[in-house]
Amino acid sequence: MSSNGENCNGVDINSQNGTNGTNKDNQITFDVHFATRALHAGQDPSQWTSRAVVPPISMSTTFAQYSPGNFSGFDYGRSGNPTRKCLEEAIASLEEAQYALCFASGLSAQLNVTHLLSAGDHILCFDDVYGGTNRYFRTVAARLGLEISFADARDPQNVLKALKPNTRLVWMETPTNPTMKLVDIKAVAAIVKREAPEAIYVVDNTFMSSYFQQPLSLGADIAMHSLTKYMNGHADVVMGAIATNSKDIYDKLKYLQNSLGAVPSPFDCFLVNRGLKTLAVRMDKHQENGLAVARFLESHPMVKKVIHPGLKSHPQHELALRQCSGFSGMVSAYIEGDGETASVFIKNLKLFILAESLGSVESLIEIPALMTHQSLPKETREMLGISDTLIRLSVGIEATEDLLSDLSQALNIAKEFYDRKVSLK
Ligand code: P1T
Repeated sequence: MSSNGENCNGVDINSQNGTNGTNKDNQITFDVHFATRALHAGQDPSQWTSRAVVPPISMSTTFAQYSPGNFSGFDYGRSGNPTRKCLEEAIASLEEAQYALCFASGLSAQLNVTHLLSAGDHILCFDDVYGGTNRYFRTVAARLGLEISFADARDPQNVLKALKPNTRLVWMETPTNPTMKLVDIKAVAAIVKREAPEAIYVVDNTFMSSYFQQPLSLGADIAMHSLTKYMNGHADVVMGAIATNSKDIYDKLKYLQNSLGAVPSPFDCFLVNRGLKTLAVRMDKHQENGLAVARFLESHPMVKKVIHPGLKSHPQHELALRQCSGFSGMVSAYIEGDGETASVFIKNLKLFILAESLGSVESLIEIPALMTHQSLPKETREMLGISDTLIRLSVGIEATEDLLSDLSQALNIAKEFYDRKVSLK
């Protein structure tokens, strides 16, 4: 399996370059690998008079102007901030994009993109996405006069059938949260470009991070992230981002970023900037542990089915190998028995923490039907396979053996519980 550590795609490390009065005296002029860009893109010390190696947290909400209307590139903290700018440059470089913008959360990135539309426009969304993504489109955007529909995008033909003359946004997530279905990013791009050329095609890249999947290179107009997850990686920031190569989309979203005002704090930008520096090494370890956990669960009698795109048993394994350069630490599985048995299993884990969210260095576990996807209508959850026995693991970077031991002891307790329950019937 390849990893992005070997990719060196000739990306300008200084993309989104040179604006806001930066004076870069050591521009990297040769092609560098992903892990190097994660450390250096947007971080050039010469942009600071102090020549700080680590981008300072620039807390000032306002910036002194040379004369009225004549300023350094920054005038007001909502419109632009030096620490945020470093982060946006880093994200643009990692997504191999010309531009990136950060927002106060993943959902506010979605909100800003949705504001590119007008009443009467149609949004087509994958039917299996993060519960909050679905909730925003279905219960909030729909009240603004936007038309929303959902389709099973595993088959690109379903996307084709669901497009309408007024479709202006196609929103995909791959792999999906939580049932790890994949979208053929390239095939859907071809359909959208041909049949709905006015539509903006977004791929939520949260589950893979920029390290393992590059939606723009496969034809998406926007790669979107909940930076809250792998990109930051330390479960201490809520933030979102978009990356794009379209100047038109960037200009409009930059305007909305300022006009809607859902911007992240400078301190949070500093933290995500720091998180990105270790993205490559973290993702390699998430991948190793995720696959080890998936294989272990697949061999256990208390586990009915494991869903991980890196397993041969995943129905879209071939597509995963084609469009991703590796896999994150996300694993979903159906526990044998009933919802109560799944709860007994989870409650007896010592290392996996029962919590929403994903992508942090600590291992987390949850029951989507009761937690992250509880806002979906029951019939939608049933249709998508989000049952009470479906568990979602975000496998962290602990020692692999410790994670397997933890799962093993908790599954044994769950087995005893379930055997007793069945024998009492
Ligand atoms: O939480 P926020 O930063 O606003 O991001 C929303 C979001 C968008 N896209 C995907 C694929 C996501 O998983 C999320 C957030 N997800 C969780 C909180 C969760 O536990 O699944």
